[in-house]
Amino acid sequence: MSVQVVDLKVEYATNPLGLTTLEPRFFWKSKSSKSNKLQSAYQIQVASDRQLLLDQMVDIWDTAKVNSDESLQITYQGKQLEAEKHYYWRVRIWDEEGIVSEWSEIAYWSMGILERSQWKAKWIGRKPEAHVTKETTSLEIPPAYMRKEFVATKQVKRAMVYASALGLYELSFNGNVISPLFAPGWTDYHKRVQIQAYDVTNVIKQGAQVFSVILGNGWYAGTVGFLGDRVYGARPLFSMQAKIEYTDGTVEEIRTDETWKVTKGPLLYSDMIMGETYDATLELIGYQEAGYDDKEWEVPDTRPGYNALLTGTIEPPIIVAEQLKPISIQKTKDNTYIYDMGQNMVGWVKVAVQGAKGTKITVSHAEMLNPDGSLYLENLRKAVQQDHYILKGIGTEYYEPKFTFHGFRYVELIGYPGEADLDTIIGQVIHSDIPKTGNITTSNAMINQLFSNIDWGQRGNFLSVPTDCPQRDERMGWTGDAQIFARTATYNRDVAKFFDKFYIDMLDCQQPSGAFTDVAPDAGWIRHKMWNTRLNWHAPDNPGWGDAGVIIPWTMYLMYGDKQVLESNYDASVRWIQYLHDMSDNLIRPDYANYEDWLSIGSTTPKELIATAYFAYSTQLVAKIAEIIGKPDDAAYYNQLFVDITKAYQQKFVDEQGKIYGHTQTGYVLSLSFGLLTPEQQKQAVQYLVEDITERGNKLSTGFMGVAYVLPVLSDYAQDDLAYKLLVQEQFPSWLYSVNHGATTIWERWDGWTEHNGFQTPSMNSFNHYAYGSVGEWMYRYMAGMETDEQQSAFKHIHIKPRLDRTLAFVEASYESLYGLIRSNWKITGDQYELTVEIPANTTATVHLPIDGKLGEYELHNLGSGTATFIGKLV
Ligand code: RAM
Repeated sequence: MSVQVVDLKVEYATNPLGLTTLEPRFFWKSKSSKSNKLQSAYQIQVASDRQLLLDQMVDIWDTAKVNSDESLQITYQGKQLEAEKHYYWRVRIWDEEGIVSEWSEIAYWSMGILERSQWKAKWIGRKPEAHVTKETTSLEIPPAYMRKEFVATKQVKRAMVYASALGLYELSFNGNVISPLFAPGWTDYHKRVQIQAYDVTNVIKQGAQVFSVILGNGWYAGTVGFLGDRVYGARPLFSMQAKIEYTDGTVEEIRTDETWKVTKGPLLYSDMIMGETYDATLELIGYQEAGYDDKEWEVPDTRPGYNALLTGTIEPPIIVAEQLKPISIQKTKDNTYIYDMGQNMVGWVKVAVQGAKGTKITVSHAEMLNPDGSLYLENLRKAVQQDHYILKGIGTEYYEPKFTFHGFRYVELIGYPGEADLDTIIGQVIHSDIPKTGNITTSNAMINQLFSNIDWGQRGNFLSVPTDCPQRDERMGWTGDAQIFARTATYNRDVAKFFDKFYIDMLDCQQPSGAFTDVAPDAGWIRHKMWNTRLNWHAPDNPGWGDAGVIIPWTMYLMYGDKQVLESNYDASVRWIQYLHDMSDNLIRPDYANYEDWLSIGSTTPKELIATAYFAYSTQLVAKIAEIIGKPDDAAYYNQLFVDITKAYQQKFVDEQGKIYGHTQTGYVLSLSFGLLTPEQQKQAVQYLVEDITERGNKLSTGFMGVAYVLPVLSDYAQDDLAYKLLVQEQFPSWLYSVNHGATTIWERWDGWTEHNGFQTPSMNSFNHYAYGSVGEWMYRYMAGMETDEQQSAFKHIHIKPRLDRTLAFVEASYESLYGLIRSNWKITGDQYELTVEIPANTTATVHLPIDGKLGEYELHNLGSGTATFIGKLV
């Protein structure tokens, strides 16, 4: 068989459970050992049972043969899907010659709870202890332990569990943890709560069973950023319902209600920002097993319902993705141990310890060391990256925290009984499950380290939402950071589900005025005296921040062909543009409420210029989006508005010599990249930009808003040479400056630490912040030259246009697109280049290569799926 259909996905996931969309989307890949393989038609079959498919008794949806080359984003159009049902599906395709493939393997998905009335479980928590008042901090509200026993009387056909919390929960069934880390994830809990679905058919046994839960405050009731605690609510609550179908057709439901039992346990507190204390002497031995005596436990506090929207989980689960062994250990004069994990990472360490009952050990975490070798804790602000464990004194005890995480490279073990060594701790690297899709290796080891730092910056901060940093009391979903890094993020890792959730977070906190906020989810509530008062400091219309509400959905269209996001986000985008329009003066945006070109170095780009540039950019994107989703009148309107803004922009900000107001790199690159200049002004802008960079000794001066555009603009205007000079610059400020000084992640500031000044101000100095890592976008799109086509997005048609340059002897890059693997490898030997390209079945590519060996001009080669090598001369 020449083509095989593989990797079936629904809503970007393999066999997802508990979906609540009634129109799930299908995806598959075609695999072939032959070149030039294209799909000409497909057939999808959906049935309510696996066997029905095999028996050709398709009862839910049969598309029959559909003439189409689409293998992504195919929307379900069969019978109405029903709550809590499993659906099985398979697909086959016809190739370009009309030869039909075998049927794929059977995949499935399940539907979750679709109507509020179907959510019958109560929300349960622990009644506050006597001393708790509104003034009590959440650290005094310990995690609750809950349990419920029941007996499965008959043989089970299927057992499904649906659960969620206001707070964080860890759910175990018969002693096995079945929930992911930090479930249910972070949303604006006032608007939306995600429900997780679990299939426990394989763990359920006949007889007595136990559900047990640990319930923490999390984002809901614990500390969020620097906003304090109890941002969404006073105490956490848990809700769960299980449906057990027996083989005889009967059904039993277990729901959270007054019959559950609750108590407190060994976790004295566990807070996202403030760390944790676990007293093992208080362990509730055996509570996860049937038959445990919970007579002394309390009756839970129950709430019949909760008003927010309960939806199926969109975000990928948070997982322990990797374990890291420390690379060194140092005993200090105070008898503590300082470990180097060799990598700035996010998560925690698991500690093995033996000692007397009641001994307390402390695990402290930091990103950097002070000159004297001690942990550098100053940049944590109010965050406490410390976990404490009190030993029960029985054998070897293992400890790792539950509802907290830290950003660190160095670990100090304090109060450790006995001698610690390299095997005493192991690092648990956690993040949302965003599998690696992109890779780049070059002949330059420092560039490779930079690439690794970019990826680790993403891994450290993609945790339910794209946070800015993982260590200090912040860790919030800053939208500006997310949009500037979005393209890099999508190449590096599969963030389809992750961004599918995040754009909803942004929608949830769009202001009534139409303004998108600068953090999402909205964490703008404050407790205490201002209880229930919206905290207003999150300025709602920061240019480059709020614009994420348009840019991220657009990026999802480019990389994943996701038109559904464009559609469901469209009204919000329109409101955003209208808001910007209303708040402008003759199409020039004001200079208030603005982070400028955040953390730029040695230059200040005027606020109104950045604001107007982003206004134009978002407007143009909305015009494109309108076109794509079939609204030509809107497209014409926004195209005209874009033209009008550019005219106003030119008049206001560009002088007769083509100098742009402020005369900064960011001003030039935004103007060029967003298409705001006349052809003549473009030439002048490129010249000023090049001059500015060269006058600074081939160095940049951009902050968050300009950084991602510098190298792409240089490459777009035939300045690859200068782009490479910036890339490999090692002098301060540059990407490689931090690499040269041992960085293993991207820093928040170019000058987070310098030889001349040491540490920057501890009041804001993160060493794990991905915004400057947005140079990764240039590495994929230009250096390796793997680019999609706006008209045939998601790499259906691929442009391979590598920027060959003798700065590097070779570049090897790959990207696992939704169609399959794309590869672009080039090397230069003497004056000869060799490019090897691979593209997946059901795609085509145009390869752009230098004409007569001259860089900057290209001739085109067309490539069908498969591999091809091109050899040529470089001048
Ligand atoms: C700080 C962080 C964050 C940035 C805001 C404006 O909180 O650097 O990344 O987006 O400022």
